[in-house]
Amino acid sequence: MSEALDTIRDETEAAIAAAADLRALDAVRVAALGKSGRVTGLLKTLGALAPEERRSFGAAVNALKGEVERALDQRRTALEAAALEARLAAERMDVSLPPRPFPSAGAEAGAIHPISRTMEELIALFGAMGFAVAEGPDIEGDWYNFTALNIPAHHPARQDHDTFYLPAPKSGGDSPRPVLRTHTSPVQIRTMLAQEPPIRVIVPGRTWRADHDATHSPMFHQVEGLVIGRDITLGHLKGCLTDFLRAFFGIADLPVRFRSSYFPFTEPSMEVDIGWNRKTGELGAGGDWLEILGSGMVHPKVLANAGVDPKVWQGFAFGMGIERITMLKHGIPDLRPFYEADLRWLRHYGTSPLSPFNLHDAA
Ligand code: 2NL
Repeated sequence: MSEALDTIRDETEAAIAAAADLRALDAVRVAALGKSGRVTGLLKTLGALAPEERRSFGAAVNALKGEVERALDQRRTALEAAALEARLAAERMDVSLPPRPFPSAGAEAGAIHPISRTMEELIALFGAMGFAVAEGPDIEGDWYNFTALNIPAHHPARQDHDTFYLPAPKSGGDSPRPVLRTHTSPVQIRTMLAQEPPIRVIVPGRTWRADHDATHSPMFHQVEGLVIGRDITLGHLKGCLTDFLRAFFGIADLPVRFRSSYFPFTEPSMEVDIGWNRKTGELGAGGDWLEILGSGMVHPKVLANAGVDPKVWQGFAFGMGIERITMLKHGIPDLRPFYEADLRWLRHYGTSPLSPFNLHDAA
């Protein structure tokens, strides 16, 4: 009898160990402990035994039953853990993968407008040089838009700007009428008034001039930059703008020329030109020069107007048109479609929202 017990124990434990999955293990359980299982069969024989024998053999069969149950439990736990591991491995996903574009979206797929794209690029490129982004209101006071910038009342520059004037507030007395900002410079004035130098900001934004023809829109976009420090020089201006222009247009040896000019808010002032070929329109060392932006050392009067002591601080500023640099970079021939919401144009010149600008690809 004890030989039969040992055989059943050995064979059942071997079968438990060999069970490859939970279904196979359950078959082993049924074969041992089920209604017609081998261990159950032994228990059924107890009634026919003499009392003495029944006690000792009964204890041995019950001990075997307990052993088999524990072995089944252990194996079940191990198989369940293995099944979970296998599922985790099979269903693993890489959350760092970029999203798939929706091929089915087709004509419905959106695109980033080239103006937004250029602003993104400006913020990334100047951001890498330590510039923060500043913003301000479209409706400005006369002082912020003109006077603080050393553009005196009745100066012809105010007419040059073809300013949109708004109605004076009813209680405004004889104070100047508000204007739609003609450049983003008032934001730099506000930045200097609001924070202590050193300052390093760019100001991309919407600007307004009463001017409308094939190459001018009454609403357009500018980016200006301002750097103020104790020892900021023309050398910093030249290095910063040269690096920017070469990175933005993606031409490592793009020729850059600084040409003396005049703005009321900078002294000295410089126009910045880049190399191109006027016959092919291609940017680079083509033998011709193309004016691309204005720049200069911030005029001491402008610093003083904005609460910055010109005996302690100095710096440079620059400004350029966002439409213009976008058209040059992408060979867009006409300004007008920028504002026409023509989906065919946007699909052609827009970029995918799933491919944001990154400095690594640009380098
Ligand atoms: C251009 C020229 C320029 C600035 C903008 C500036 C701003 C402050 C002080 C001094 Cl607060 N300057 N801005 C300086 C030089 C040129 O823009 O042709 N823009 C399209």
